[in-house]
Amino acid sequence: MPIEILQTSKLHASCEAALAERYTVHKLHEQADPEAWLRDNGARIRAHAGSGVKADLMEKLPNLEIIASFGVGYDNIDTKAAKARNIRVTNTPNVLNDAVAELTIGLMIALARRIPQGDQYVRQGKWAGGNMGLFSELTGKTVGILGLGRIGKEIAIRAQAMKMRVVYHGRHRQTAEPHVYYDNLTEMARDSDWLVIIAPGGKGTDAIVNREVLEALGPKGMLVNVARGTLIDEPAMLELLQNGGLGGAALDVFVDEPKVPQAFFALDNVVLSPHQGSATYQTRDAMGALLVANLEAHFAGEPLISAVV
Ligand code: NAP
Ligand code: 8YV
Repeated sequence: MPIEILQTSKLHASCEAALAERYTVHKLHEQADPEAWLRDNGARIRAHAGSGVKADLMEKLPNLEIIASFGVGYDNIDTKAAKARNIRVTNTPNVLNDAVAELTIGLMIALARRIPQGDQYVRQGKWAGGNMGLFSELTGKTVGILGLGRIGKEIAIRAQAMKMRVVYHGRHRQTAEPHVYYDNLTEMARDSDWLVIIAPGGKGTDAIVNREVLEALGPKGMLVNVARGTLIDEPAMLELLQNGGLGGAALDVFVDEPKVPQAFFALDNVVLSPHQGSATYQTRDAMGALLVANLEAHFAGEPLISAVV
């Protein structure tokens, strides 16, 4: 009997090809009437490949055994509901650490030196009217990392190569790490020139970077979010960026992405990025391969490679 699996959105091409080679793949997002399709066929589905599975979809897939998620963050999967139904959940950690860390440093330099704005300055013919101005550099500054995990550690290595001092905040002190630990996020923000957010989304971190933290970072402080939009109080951030209460922000993720509040577009002290942290060919190929390897392990009765549930 072929193993039947479900996709609910388009996946990276090499991942889709590998899935199609091994399984009978159904694409719910291509069905004219997804609800009717689920009613008629849901019971045959043994695996979900992709991201974002809520309890109501699990209910319509009574024989679902595993959710293999494309991405390391799984805040968009109802893991509690999965556990209750004995459904395994896997993600794609580590293979994307370098790509996300590279983009983070890229965003930091872009913001510090206003690289996108400089490009526009030249293209719009403004250079002939005078030089653009002076900005700041990363060298010698302190970067506070919120979430010194797999990706956070790669950011720390690269920040040190930029001659920055690294400090961090998380729920636990990591004794093997040489960097200064803050158990209080506001205090770390007060002592940092840059705050880089790279902790998971979800209930535990909802708006953890609140107005108090943003004000502690202050008028010269620079914020980078490569985690999830939900970690920041977005309206407070916007207001502080507009009135000079916060120095600048480089944002790869947003609360209601791909919708981005229009007010950001008018700000010169902001660099915007469309959730591109892992968006390189080699990393997306590796993420897809890990997703497929988890499914293969599951159906071979072997231990999962990267299980979260
Ligand atoms: P990870 O290895 O699990 O690291 C997460 C870190 O966050 C840990 O150091 C953890 O330390 C800290 N943390 C967790 N909960 C916290 C809380 N409530 N308060 C403070 N710190 C907390 O995760 P990762 O692989 O580095 O990935 C991190 C996140 O990056 C993902 O979950 C995903 O949302 C995001 N991401 C974004 C992109 C993108 O394209 N922009 C790409 C990949 C990943 P403690 O346990 O000590 O608290
Ligand atoms: C996305 C990410 O998952 O891994 C994560 O947590 O945020 C990204 O890698 C990826 O863009 C696929 O949607």
